Amino acid sequence: MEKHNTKWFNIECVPHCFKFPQEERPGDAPIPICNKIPVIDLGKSQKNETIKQLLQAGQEFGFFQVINHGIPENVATQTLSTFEEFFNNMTDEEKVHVASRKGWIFTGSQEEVKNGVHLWRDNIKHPCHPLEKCMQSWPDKPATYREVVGRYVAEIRMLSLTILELICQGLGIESGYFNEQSEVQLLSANNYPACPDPSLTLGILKHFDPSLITIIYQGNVSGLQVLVDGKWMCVEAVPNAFVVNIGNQLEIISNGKLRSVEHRAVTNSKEARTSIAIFVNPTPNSIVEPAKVLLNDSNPPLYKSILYKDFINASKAFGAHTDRKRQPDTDLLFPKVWDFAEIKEKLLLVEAEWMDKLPGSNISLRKLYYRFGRARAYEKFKEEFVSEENGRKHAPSLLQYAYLGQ
Ligand SMILES: O=C(O)CCC(=O)C(=O)O
Repeated sequence: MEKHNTKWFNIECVPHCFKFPQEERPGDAPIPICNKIPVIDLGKSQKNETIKQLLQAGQEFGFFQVINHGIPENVATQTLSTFEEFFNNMTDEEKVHVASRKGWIFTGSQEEVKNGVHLWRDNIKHPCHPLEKCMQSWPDKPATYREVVGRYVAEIRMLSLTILELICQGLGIESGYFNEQSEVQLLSANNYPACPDPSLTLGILKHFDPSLITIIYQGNVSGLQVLVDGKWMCVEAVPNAFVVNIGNQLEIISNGKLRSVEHRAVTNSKEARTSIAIFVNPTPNSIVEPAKVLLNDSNPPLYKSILYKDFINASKAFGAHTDRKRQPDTDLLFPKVWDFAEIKEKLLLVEAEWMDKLPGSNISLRKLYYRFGRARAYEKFKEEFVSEENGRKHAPSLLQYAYLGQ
């Protein structure tokens, strides 16, 4: 019998349950490409120059792209095609069935993400390291899935170790520091079907990655957006490039020298987009803390030591990672360098001051922050909170601010 190939996205208008509230929609205004996010050539012989570029990009944007990385182009393109086949050939009925299989998770458009609003995407996630341990639980359709995705994952593992080692050298941390911190790898492939009205929908809500680093392949279709100075900017689809972003854990280990930055995925009306993200994560029992070598009297730790699993629990980073509501225990995550009672009191004053500028009362700092944009909110925040210790200025990091602002 012929399969009835229903697809949730084959519709002419965006159903109500996919429309995000006004303040969260991408809207109609064109989002510019951010040509400031560096495209770093890893094949260059001047390693010091490469390291400098990586650190600068991690500091300024939390994002960079790499080319001449040594991964054959067909490894990435074949993997992308395999995921396209995976998503295209499966009916919605099959998606629900495979979702319940042990070992890997499928969250389709069925998933309610926030206040009843759904993401405009299908997604598959599964562990991908060590390969021999986890491959057995991967999908076996298309027939080449395990072989093609396995080769891709092995290449990305090498690339992630190379990048982490360069970052180690740049920060002045001992070689191999990230070995234990990078023992878990999770693959997450997204398929965003063409959408009748992309201004109303989101592929992924804005979020930080709870990883050490994340490596994304987006083929030739852009849709990844990053907050740069409080404005959404598009990450250009550069041929045969991988997008790398700094996750929360690397921000902590680098004691705030590298930044984890919010990003989101939008849809487009012309064509479907597929992206593959590999999250490089510490093991659950690894201690994540500012690297000791980076600390001294004038560089006190800005973050507490924490077990990775406690960070995940406290930040509700998984499970709720598509839902922006993360309300970690700030005392657990951050050190006493900042007196959070005092900061919260000051935040209330900032909030009161801004409230005057907006119609309507009862507006939270979080709403102000969305209204005014991150950059202005942070500027204001810094004015209030920068303190001088041993002649060095400190401000809570954006990560800390984001948590406080929630
Ligand atoms: O589709 C993309 O480029 C976004 C990937 C991403 O942010 C994620 O999977 O968490």
